[in-house]
Amino acid sequence: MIPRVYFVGTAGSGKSTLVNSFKEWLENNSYDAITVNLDPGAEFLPYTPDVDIRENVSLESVMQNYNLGPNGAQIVAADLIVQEAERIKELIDSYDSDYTLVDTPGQLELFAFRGSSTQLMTTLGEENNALLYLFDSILMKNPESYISSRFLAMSVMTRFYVPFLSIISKSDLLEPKEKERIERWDRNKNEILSDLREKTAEMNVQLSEAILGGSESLNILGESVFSSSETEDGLEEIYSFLQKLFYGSDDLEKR
Ligand SMILES: Nc1nc2c(ncn2[C@@H]2O[C@H](COP(=O)(O)OP(=O)(O)OP(=O)(O)O)[C@@H](O)[C@H]2O)c(=O)[nH]1
Ligand SMILES: [Mg+2]
Repeated sequence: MIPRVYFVGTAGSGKSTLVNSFKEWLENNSYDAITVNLDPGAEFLPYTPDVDIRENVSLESVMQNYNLGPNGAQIVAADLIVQEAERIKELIDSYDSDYTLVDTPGQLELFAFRGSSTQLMTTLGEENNALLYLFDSILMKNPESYISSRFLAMSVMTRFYVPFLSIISKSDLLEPKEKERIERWDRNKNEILSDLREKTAEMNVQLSEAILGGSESLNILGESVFSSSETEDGLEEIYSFLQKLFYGSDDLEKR
């Protein structure tokens, strides 16, 4: 079964751009990949998807047919996509490539917290899946939003039992000092708790400690890869993670 790599993250975290730049990176290194768009509301995509959910379910038509606004329509669309799952699977399976890169909708909570996406993933195939979770670097710069972002990622993880890589996207937008600070926070939760203590009430610090403690003791989120679709930083590390996971080696030789 060809590996399927799901790109998941908050709205605007850079999922679609990374799908495009990672596909290009793979192709420049003699691998091939197909792209799948699962966002029925995508207006612009930086790549031309090989499989595109908008051909079956478009947000525009759901809004019109069900008389809904964009958020309600996203929920209905997510359920309609499940009905198309078998067809999408057939289309994906008709390609022979090294990787299938799957772009997911911007409304993370729709993909992460509704049963429709786990159902969809099950139909597309339960084996050979990986999830790349994009943390928007802008949200990782200050201690409060760093904690909320980690918490959100952990709650997403409770829904998907698949190998997971934490990615801090758009790393070109971080100053070297900001990047070092995030690395320091990632390494040791006491570092972030002491930075947080300077800014917020003790009760919030204690809650954050409990959240981070769970993440640390279970090593849920692992180490983060900093990536940039602008500079291609981190793309080789993403590739190494996937290659080891699916093909048992991280060298650049074709399987
Ligand atoms: N500087 C910089 N900008 C980026 C990078 N990746 C994405 N962007 C920009 O961030 C914005 C959002 O990128 P998208 O790829 O559309 O993000 P997304 O997660 O697919 O967004 P939704 O699907 O709407 O949730 C766009 O303006 C991109 O050009 C990056 O690595 N560096
Ligand atoms: Mg997108």
